[in-house]
Amino acid sequence: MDKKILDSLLIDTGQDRVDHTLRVVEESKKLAYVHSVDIDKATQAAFLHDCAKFKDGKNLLKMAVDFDIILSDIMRASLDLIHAPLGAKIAEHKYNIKDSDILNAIKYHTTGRKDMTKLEKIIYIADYIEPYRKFHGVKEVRQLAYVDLDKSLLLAMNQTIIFLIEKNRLISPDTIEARNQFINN
Ligand code: DGI
Ligand code: FE
Ligand code: FE
Repeated sequence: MDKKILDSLLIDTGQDRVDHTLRVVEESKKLAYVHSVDIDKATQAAFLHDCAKFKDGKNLLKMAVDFDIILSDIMRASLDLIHAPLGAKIAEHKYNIKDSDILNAIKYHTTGRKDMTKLEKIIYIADYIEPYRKFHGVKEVRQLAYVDLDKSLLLAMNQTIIFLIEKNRLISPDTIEARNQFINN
């Protein structure tokens, strides 16, 4: 990924987010290698996964509407979720990414979804386990991620759902559908 993109990410998202992003890139590359996924696609998706996590208070709702993103009620109520689909649009239009695998990995990196591709799983889990993450139970997810990707996603989603319930927040149906599928398989 060239320096121009990194500079632009730094301006939009700030140093801490860029540091996180670079850790997700490293984790994604390792996971892609181990799970036989295109390392270049994983690198590009990881670089841009949080490109819409703006450091200054941009109006994410307005940007989403301007990009014709169809917002569910859950997204309107949980602004945290918007940076993922919005990031996919920005990756496409600002960073000129045309590969739908990469765009979907960015779009679903926060919630997951039913029928996730391996690339989507890798970006989701790399974001969850990058070395600075200190969530309860992250160690187990980290170990599983290199052995059994689906099991690691199930555990990460279980923990995310528990976290959201404890905070009394809405749960995205995409996460529920993804989790149900991992339980059934
Ligand atoms: O952007 P990052 O911080 O690197 O990580 P992320 O894209 O996974 O976003 C994490 C945030 O998203 C965290 O505050 C929890 C929230 N989140 C994840 N799934 C859901 C959710 N929030 C709601 N309301 N519903 C969800 O299903
Ligand atoms: Fe994110
Ligand atoms: Fe992230």
